[in-house]
Amino acid sequence: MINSVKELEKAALDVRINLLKLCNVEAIHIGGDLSITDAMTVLWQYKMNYDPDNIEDENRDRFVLSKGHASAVTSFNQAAIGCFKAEDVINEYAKDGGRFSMHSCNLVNPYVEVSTGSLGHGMPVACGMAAALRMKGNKSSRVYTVMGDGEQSEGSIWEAVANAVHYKLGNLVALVDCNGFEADGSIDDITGLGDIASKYRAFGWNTVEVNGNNVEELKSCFDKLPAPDSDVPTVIICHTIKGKGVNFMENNPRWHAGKISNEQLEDAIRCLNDEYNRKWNS
Ligand SMILES: Cc1ncc(C[n+]2csc(CCOP(=O)(O)OP(=O)(O)O)c2C)c(N)n1
Repeated sequence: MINSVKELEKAALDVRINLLKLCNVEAIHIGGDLSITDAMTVLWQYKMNYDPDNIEDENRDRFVLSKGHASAVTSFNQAAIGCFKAEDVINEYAKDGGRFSMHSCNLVNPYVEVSTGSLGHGMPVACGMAAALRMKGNKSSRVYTVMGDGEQSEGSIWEAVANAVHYKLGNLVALVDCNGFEADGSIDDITGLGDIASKYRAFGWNTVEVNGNNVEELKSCFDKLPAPDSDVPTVIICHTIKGKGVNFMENNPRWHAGKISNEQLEDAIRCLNDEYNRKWNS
């Protein structure tokens, strides 16, 4: 587990660099990987109770990637905690017989609790897992799920949102990556969901809003989560920037998914290192 904000920011930088290296080899959903990198890094490398050497532990926290196309950012965080090597992700991604692909699959990768990719499914499954933990008398584990803001237009999400309150699932923690864009353009133009936080509040969720690209804010938000045996589910609305950290990708729907050239890779890594060094090494 990493405790210091500086080290967590370095860990997020490493995840971003790995994402870009992979993006130089295969087309990945780079924009939505980069927007949620900080939250995923704090979750996996600071907050979650998950031991790669004991993945069947009944008391582990569970993770369901509802926006399943962000498999790469999940895999690089899992690599950072020792599930496998980051090079394995880069070498095996999208290869026949490989463990890693555009959507996480638990048939080939045991560190994936649930296969996802069809938007709107992960959240209801996470809700069911949280209910099952309650029925088994588990009072210490949480179920975390990460969704997109475009994904909020799936009706199945809102059935789960209502059920989580009805069944008093305080062990369920949902993150929404509010980067303002989906695949082809801005959320406002395509689905127009308005203020997502107020909708969760109206359903009765404990609703927290953070700058989802600020590691310090994220860390303190995770520190303040209600106990897993409490009664009200929590949603963390993460306000983020799609393509965060790479100047030519930020807020540009062209980079929802794609592959980068060697020159773009160099440019992007320089951009990320400069930002980190300006903050911590100047
Ligand atoms: C049910 C379903 N419909 C369509 C898609 C294709 N698709 C993949 S990513 C995406 C956009 C998702 O937008 P958002 O949830 O905002 O994700 P982010 O911008 O964070 O990547 C779409 C439509 C899908 N995976 N599943």
